Amino acid sequence: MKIYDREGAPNPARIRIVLAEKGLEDQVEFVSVDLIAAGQKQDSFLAMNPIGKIPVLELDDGLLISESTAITEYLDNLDGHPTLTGRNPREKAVIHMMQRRAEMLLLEPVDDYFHYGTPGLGKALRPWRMPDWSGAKEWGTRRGAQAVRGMPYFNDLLAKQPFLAGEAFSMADITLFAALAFAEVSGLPIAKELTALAAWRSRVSDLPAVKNRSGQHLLPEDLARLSA
Ligand SMILES: N[C@@H](CCC(=O)N[C@@H](CS)C(=O)NCC(=O)O)C(=O)O
Repeated sequence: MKIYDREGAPNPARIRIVLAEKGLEDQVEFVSVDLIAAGQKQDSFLAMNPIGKIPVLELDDGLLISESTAITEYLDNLDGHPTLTGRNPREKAVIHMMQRRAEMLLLEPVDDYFHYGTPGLGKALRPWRMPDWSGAKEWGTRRGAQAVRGMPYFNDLLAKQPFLAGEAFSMADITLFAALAFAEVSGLPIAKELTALAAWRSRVSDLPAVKNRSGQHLLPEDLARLSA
């Protein structure tokens, strides 16, 4: 298997955590995509994923799977013992619902904040984003505020149960974890009063599959290129 990704980036980090949790890391070849040079928007990449985003999983028979949830489903079910995406209809439904909430209430607004409210990944990407860049910063800033407003929901839930979908660590927790790391590096840390959310994050970051895989968002070399 090959995974097209970029070390440190938040959605790729989701899959690296899944690979570690499922003991699959040594079966994968990572192919690094240069996001700052807009490698993900070039024709050769768009032929693999028309949405122009990483990660993308390529199986040995050539099948290409994009979207972190779809890749997670595949990897989690490979051994016939899914642990991250649910073992029965009820678990599957709750995990999918909660992971989508983590995307919609946090990961997606943070992504918009990062790309529009801050310098994001730099100028090379602009032609693929908004046709008219005026107003982008204001919209991105509003999306950042939405992300901050989304955090208390998860705090309140995690004050009552150990993980997002209930008693067990799942794909929903991985999405929320990546979203919080992305929020923090983008300048949207967890507010002090959200103690249950902070405690959950600290507990999850200590899980063996998660430790050191949270993603610092950009590799030091990428940060240096952006500030050059
Ligand atoms: N819905 C996608 C989101 C993927 C995504 O946003 N990937 C980011 C990296 S963290 C990306 O490729 N960004 C570059 C861009 O927006 O051009 C998924 O679940 O995998």
